[in-house]
Amino acid sequence: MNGDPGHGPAMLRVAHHAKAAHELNPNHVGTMTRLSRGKFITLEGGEGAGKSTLLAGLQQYLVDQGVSLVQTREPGGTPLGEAVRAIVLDPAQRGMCAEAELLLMFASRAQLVRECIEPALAAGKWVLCDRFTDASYAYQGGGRGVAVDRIATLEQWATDGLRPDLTLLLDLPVATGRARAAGRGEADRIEVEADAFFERVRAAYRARAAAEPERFRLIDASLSPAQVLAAAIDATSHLFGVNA
Ligand code: T5A
Repeated sequence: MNGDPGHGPAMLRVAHHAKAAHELNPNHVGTMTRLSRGKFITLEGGEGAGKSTLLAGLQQYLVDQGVSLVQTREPGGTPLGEAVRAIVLDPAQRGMCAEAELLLMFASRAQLVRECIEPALAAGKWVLCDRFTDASYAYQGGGRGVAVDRIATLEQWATDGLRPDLTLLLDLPVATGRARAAGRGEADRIEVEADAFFERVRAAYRARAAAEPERFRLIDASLSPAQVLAAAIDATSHLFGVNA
């Protein structure tokens, strides 16, 4: 979604449903409202998998369900994170080592968790995030070969081990995703990597989904946008009725 105006320079608050919080919250008692923690949904996938396309449809669906929603992205989502994003995607930074890349991703993430995600969840809002820690395991772990235990250590420190309630993994053959992404103009620093890099990224994502089937929903991203959205909506159904 490079250049996508829908992802402005800072966290984007996309929706606040017209209903008052107490209308949506079964824990409301008189003038006292005990806020339920919101749900945290992440979208993952390789280049051109269709995350931005799905985000728009899923956001609309959740708003229609009365969910108060915050949409954000990684790297980015805060002023600091957007500055980091500009650096990590800058083709001029071709000498960036894997360790620096990983630390920059986690710098952006640490800020996003504290400035945006945790406050929103604590306020009962749902958070829809375009990529999160799984991307570091896939790209820096699978793609670059950084040891998984190093990433796990950073995850614990930078995010306090925050994990999504649901992760939608848009799975697509590398060639198909690259062909889609190619239509967008100049490639960023990561998009210019070889096919073998993106094959490792895909394999790492799929391995994580297989290891945590209760959190992940693997979606065939070669389906039409409407079919992908339908699968994503189906995957969110278990999140309602608990804290919605
Ligand atoms: N990164 C990120 C790391 O290395 N480590 C990390 O920890 C993190 C958080 C971020 C980059 O940073 C890396 C990963 C990335 O390289 P990004 O913008 O989040 O960059 O990721 P991109 O993969 O570059 O996002 P894209 O914009 O390429 O892909 P999307 O959003 O998945 O795809 P989208 O929706 O823009 O669609 C691409 C094209 O395909 C079409 C669309 O119309 C569009 O033209 N399309 C479809 N066509 C047919 N059928 C469908 N179902 C379609 N869905 C979309």
